[in-house]
Order: sequence, then structure tokens, then C-alpha cells
Amino acid sequence: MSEKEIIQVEKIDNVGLIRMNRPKAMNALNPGLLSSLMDALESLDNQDGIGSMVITGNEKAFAAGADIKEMSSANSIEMLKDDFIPSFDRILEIKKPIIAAVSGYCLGGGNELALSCDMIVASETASFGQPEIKLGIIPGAGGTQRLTKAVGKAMAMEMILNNRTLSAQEALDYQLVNYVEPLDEYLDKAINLAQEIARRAPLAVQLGKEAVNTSFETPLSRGLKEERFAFYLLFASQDQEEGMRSFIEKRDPDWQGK
Ligand code: DAK
Repeated sequence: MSEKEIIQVEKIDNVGLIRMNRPKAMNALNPGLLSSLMDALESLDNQDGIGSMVITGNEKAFAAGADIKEMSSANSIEMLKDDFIPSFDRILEIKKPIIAAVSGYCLGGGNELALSCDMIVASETASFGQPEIKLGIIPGAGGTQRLTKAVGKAMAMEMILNNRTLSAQEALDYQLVNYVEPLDEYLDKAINLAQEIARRAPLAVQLGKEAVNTSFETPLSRGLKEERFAFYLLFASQDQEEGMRSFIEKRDPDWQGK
């Protein structure tokens, strides 16, 4: 792996680990970094033997937002034409679970990226914020919606309107993150969590992820219906048979992903 690569991809057993690698710019998300990240996610999503992914940055920064230097001279029409929101949205099509392992600054578009992952493991030094208001703009990659759903209206308003940042512990209290770990352990924790999930029944993991995400998109009655269809569908899988048989036979299941 070259130091110069904008992202670095590594496989650890059944987990794909993607490191964003623009340390001098605090991992500011430019179109090149974003599209490489999404290419890597899509490639890992299509690989047998990989069950989940971890996205991380470095100790100082997960990502300090979109690249302000590249964005500063853009006008509305250029922004609209170069629209890199679709690049962000590619993450929504990924079927396998994605865990963000966050240390240091997780700001603006960086926080929106973390919010687009399925779970977040933070180091004790992580801080979460939407500082766009300081630049005279608002979040543009889902922050006003996903952050509000994650931390509630009152805190989302304060973060988006007044640059309130959350410490790692506050992020845990506000249910933005799953775990807070010491700096030298957060990445291992994220990888371990990803490995555990990757060892579970693949079809059930895929449909479980989809069903949880559906809850953000649809009214309850529709979400419940979709959940039920997914639940019944899993009874057509060999893994359902294997899972229940292994329970009765008091042994570990041997998942086939079928
Ligand atoms: N963009 C570009 N460069 C950045 C950057 C950023 N977001 N954040 C940091 N850097 C660069 C700094 O300019 C500096 O570069 P040099 O001066 O060395 O060349 C280097 O990284 C180190 O940063 P500092 O010297 O500032 O380091 P400090 O430790 O003093 O401060 C900091 C770290 C993260 C608190 C500070 O750098 C900072 O406040 N950064 C900006 C944070 C921010 O405002 N982020 C929000 C950006 S707006 C969209 C999707 C998403 C978005 C927009 C549209 N569409 C799909 C349309 C998102 C927008 C945003 O995220």
C-alpha cells in the first residue's frame, strides 16, 4: 500500500477496512476521495468472503468535511452541474453493514458520511459537528435529516445553527455512536464488531440492515409490512434451517449465505 493512495484498502479476515488517506487536509472529502471510497465499498460489497466493512480515517481526523478550498470558488450552477451528492448516495446502495471508526474531527460532510454508515465506534478524542454555519452554508449531504433522526431536534438545531460540537461521550449519550473506546482501541473494537457481524447469517444481516433503514423512509405500517416480507423470505433460506437446527442440536451454525 502506498502512502500516497487517497484511500487504503485492507482485508482482515472477513472484513474490508478502508482508510481515508489525505492526512495533510484532515481527510477533507474531495470528489476524488469520495469516488475512490465508494468504488472500494462497492467492490467489497461484491466480494464473497467479505461480510462487512469498516471506514476509518486517522487518529486526528475521520474527515473534517468537504474540501473547503476546492469548494470556495464554486457558484451554484457549477455545484449543481458537478453535483457530488450522488457520490455520497452510492453508500446507500451497499448491502453489507458498514461501521465508521471515528477518531478526532468528524465534521460537516465527514459527519454526514459517518451518519450514512450503519454504526459508529468512536475514540475518546472524537468530536462530531456540523460547522457549515461558520461558512455561511448548511449541511448538503443529509446532515439536516439524518442528524436530526439520530440526536433529536433540539441538539440537531444547536449543532447546525450554532456549531455546537459533541464530544465522544456526548455523542454516546445522544445515541449518535455505539461505543466510545480509548484511542489505541477504537479501531480494533470497530473491526471486532465488524468481524462478529460478518460471521452471522449473511442473508439475515442483509435483510435486517435493509429493514432498519426502511424505518427512516416509510410510515410504520409500510415498514412493518416490509419487515414481515423479509422475515418470511428468510424461511426460504438454507441458513434459517441451519440456524434453527444448530440451536436444537446445541452446536454452532455453519452459514452458507443461501
Ligand atoms: N477542507 C479543506 N482543507 C481543510 C479542511 C477542509 N474541510 N479542514 C482542514 N483542512 C486543512 C487546513 O486548511 C490545513 O491545511 P494547510 O493550511 O496546512 O494547508 C490542514 O487541513 C490542517 O488544518 P488546521 O491547520 O486548520 O488544523 P487545526 O488542528 O488548527 O484545526 C479543524 C482543525 C478541523 C478544526 C479546522 O481545520 C477546521 O475548522 N476545518 C474546517 C472544518 C469545516 O468547516 N468543515 C465543514 C466543511 S463544509 C455536499 C456535500 C457535503 C458538503 C457540502 C456539499 N454536496 C453533496 C453538494 C459538506 C460541506 C462541508 O463539510
